[in-house]
Amino acid sequence: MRGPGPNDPCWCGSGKKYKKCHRDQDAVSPPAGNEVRAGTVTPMRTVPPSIQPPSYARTGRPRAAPRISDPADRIARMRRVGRAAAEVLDLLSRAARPGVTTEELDVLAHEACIARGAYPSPLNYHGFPKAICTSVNEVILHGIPDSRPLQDGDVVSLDVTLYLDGVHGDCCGTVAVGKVDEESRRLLQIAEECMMKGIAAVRPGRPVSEIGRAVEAHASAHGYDVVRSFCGHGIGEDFHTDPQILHYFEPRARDLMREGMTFTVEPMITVGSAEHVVWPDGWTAVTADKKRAAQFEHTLLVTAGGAEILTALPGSG
Ligand code: EYF
Ligand code: CO
Repeated sequence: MRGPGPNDPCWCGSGKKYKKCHRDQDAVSPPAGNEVRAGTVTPMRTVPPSIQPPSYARTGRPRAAPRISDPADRIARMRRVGRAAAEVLDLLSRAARPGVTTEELDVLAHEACIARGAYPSPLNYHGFPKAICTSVNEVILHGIPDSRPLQDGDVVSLDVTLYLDGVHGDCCGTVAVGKVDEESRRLLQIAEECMMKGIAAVRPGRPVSEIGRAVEAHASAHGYDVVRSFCGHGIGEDFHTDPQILHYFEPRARDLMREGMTFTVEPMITVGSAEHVVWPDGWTAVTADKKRAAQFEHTLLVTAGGAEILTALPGSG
């Protein structure tokens, strides 16, 4: 693909002219193969007034929500939003084909949320401009949907969160676009297994550090690195709350899991080093070595016997 002209906006989203921003650097090290460059981002879409918005929908700044409901009702609502999020992720996973832009996936997700009576949680969360995060190849997470068409051989993480009946449900999957190389196919397999190993470590009375221990052990046994700078989190009335769920072993993470807790497990796994840099757009986190990353995420409920996966599709496990 031809790069931007000297007076066009830079691909990185800085808002500067290309000639004043990345042109000289690109001349020294041009993008290799299907290395990702930002495309154009369209204006924020609107949500009909009939949809209940979260606290930040207008301002971009989340306010902690009161927790007033009885536990059984809260769990019922978490199950509903989890199921709706899983349906939207499934829809997007099937639509991620060569030639489809991540903007088109965003529109699909935005409409699918509204069709389910839900608000797309990322929209205006801390000012995020879109309904979902789409993270292609070396993008680890928080990629902004834009005009870049997916290419045969890409991998794309689709991070979907819905807000429905006063609670959030969050899930993510990384899918192959067309035919991917063996290294990418294996990355996706091991990353999903890492998430499932973390989920299998969930049990009331155990410290949350057991989740990270299980994820890290599986990744390193297969020669993969785990991203340390981003973690899983409590979720419910608020999109992000305590406890932090690290995906590597940290003995000081002594919070104990308790029955009825809801949180995410969402490891990001890399082929090379897990060190990251953030693009000048302030959102998009990419691997520093430009090698690929994959992420899988579920929202969980801690039960007496372990974990219930709230964002699983019925019949999927
Ligand atoms: C303040 C954001 C804020 N955070 C998390 C906020 O789905 C998510 N996790 O599983 C998720 C999605 C979004 C998100 C969308 C926006 N944010 C991102 C990056 C930087 C930042 O600084
Ligand atoms: Co998510």
